[in-house]
Amino acid sequence: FTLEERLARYVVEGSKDGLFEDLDQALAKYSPLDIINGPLMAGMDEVGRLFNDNQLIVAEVLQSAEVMKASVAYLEPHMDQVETHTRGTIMLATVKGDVHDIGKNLVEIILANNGYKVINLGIKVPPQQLIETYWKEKPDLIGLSGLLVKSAQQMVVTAQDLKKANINVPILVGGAALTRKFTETRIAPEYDGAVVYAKDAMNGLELANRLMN
Ligand code: B1M
Repeated sequence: FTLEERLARYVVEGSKDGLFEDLDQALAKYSPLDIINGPLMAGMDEVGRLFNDNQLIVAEVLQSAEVMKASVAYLEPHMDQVETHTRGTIMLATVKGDVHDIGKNLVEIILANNGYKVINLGIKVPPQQLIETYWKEKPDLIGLSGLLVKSAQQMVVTAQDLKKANINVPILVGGAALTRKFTETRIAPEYDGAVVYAKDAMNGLELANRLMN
């Protein structure tokens, strides 16, 4: 197997045997984000496919998630850090009913490394908790993540609840079940501020920077 194939296989097999040595090798060739978005994501996509085909059970997918998280933690110190004045504060959450947090945590790392103060509320966050934290911390942006189809609908409800609470700072949304079209046609009309869709964590940073200017 090539290095790239081995990296994807650690994720698919949920095994860390040799992982860190191979990550070191990969770091000599690629940037940390290219390793995550390339071979590690390819492994995760394969896990999603096998899970969908009932060839993997939840416990196995959890082990794959562990490998992904351990890899991201290992790569994080190698990521570019921008020394800058604080660009702004963002409150991040995976929406109510959804436990997927690897993507959200990647967004946290990238924003934090690029001058943002991040308030990460974790997973399964109900609108009321977002509202309470908003009024306590007054973040400049709200970031919502969701991977389930029902999470896209939950984002619509969340936007409605935030609007009712008189909140109108920009909302950044992302996650596998969402699209730009759904964001623009279904979520944005329910909210008074901007609602923008990020296709990945880097795009989330670009959009956050644009929204802060
Ligand atoms: Co789940 N799961 N899962 N799962 N899981 C999916 C999402 C699924 C597509 C798999 C499948 O069937 N093919 C499917 C959803 C189907 C649907 O709704 N249409 C699914 C299902 C069904 C479920 C359960 C219901 C299974 C069950 O219990 N029967 C259950 C749900 C529980 C719940 O939430 N209530 C469940 C549970 C789990 C685990 C706990 C086992 C585990 C999560 C562990 C964890 O996160 N701590 C898990 C995993 C790992 C996956 C897959 C395989 C991988 C997700 C992942 O971490 N990807 C996933 C299949 C897939 O996506 N291919 C699947 C890597 C991560 C870096 O990518 O999060 O997409 P992602 O983030 C990307 C972008 O989306 C974007 O940036 C990142 C890249 O840079 N992004 C943002 C994300 N959030 C953003 C926010 C932003 C900006 C960008 O700004 C705020």
